[in-house]
Amino acid sequence: MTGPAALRIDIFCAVIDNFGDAGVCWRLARQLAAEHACVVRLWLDRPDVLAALLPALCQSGPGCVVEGVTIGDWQAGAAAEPAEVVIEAFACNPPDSFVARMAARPRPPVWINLEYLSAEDWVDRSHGLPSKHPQLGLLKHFYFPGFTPVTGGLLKEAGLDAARQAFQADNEAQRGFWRACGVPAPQPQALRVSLFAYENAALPALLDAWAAGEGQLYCAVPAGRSLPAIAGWSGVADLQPGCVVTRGSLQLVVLPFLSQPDYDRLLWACDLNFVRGEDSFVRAQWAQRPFVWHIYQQEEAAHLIKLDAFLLRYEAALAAAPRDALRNFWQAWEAQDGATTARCWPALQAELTPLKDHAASWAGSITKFGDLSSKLLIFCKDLVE
Ligand code: TRH
Repeated sequence: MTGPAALRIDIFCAVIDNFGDAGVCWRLARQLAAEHACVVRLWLDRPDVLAALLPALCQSGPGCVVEGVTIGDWQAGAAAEPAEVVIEAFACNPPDSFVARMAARPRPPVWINLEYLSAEDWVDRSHGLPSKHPQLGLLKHFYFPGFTPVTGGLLKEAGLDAARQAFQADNEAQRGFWRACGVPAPQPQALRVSLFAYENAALPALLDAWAAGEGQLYCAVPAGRSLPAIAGWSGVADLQPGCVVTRGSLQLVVLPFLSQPDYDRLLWACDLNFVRGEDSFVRAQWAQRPFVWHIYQQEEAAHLIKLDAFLLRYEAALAAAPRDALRNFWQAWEAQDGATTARCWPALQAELTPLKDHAASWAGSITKFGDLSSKLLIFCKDLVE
């Protein structure tokens, strides 16, 4: 007897900038293949961006299969015969030739537009809505990730919590992690902070505050857009992975840009994580540690509404002191106001213990709404049948 045929899925991803578009699409593709036995093809216009966080792709190049997912470039996708489900990430518009082939099929594929993550209320009302292609009549459904039961959920792998707990309970594994990153491990008494952000004019003032602080602070920075400012601040011009800068109470180490699983380990190993964009923002929540979000800037300051919508949900169950400490610091960091960021730091540091407890209960509460890949498949299967 044979089981039901595996669902075939095409995912199209166009990289706008940075790593989030490729990072989210790869995470979804991998999970659909690994946990749901789907036959997945991921078509990217910039496979080189994915290769930065998926070292196996560097070795094989596009056109290969990594962790059960066929990874191809945009041109190969344009020539492919459409699968039963087609997911375009972030309204990227699959190639016209491909869409024409979708329309020509006796039974057109289920077409999903996987949207950006937002905690705003309108997402609840927009999730799952269809829109008709003006010429071809094909239906495309909007699929919104989110923080409520009526949205599409958040990407979270089945074994993630168990892996995190094992790592956080294992000091030797953590020492091994720092070793593999090519940097000295933090001293046991140091506050461990990871820093992943866009250029932020408040960074030098924050580094000054950390250097002048009473307790030791260990800051791990994966190679990227913060390094020029750190180089300017420290006077160490050629900052490379493996470099260590010590100023007062601050020990700052530069890490290589990590694979996605190692980036999770970094978040798990730290007491506080500075994250940005969309995917690292979600991973910081699964790490169950306090975090600071450098939101991606949008036109007409739309990101400020998005930031506030998340803060309102996140802080709802917090007592006044940690809530104010968190909100004030996030807003100062977002505004890139160095003096205020530095002034808000001691209050945030003082509230890290209640914020850590809160991070755990928050992660538990949003986990209950279901993970994105499982919810997406239920959504698609309803449309296929
Ligand atoms: O890189 P980001 O800023 O990406 C995005 C894009 O800019 C996108 O256009 C925008 O719309 C979106 O932000 C909001 O931030 P993000 O989303 O956190 O993606 C970073 C990815 O890189 C994520 O998958 C984690 C991964 N990563 C690693 O794998 N290794 C690392 O060392 C680091 C620092 C990150």
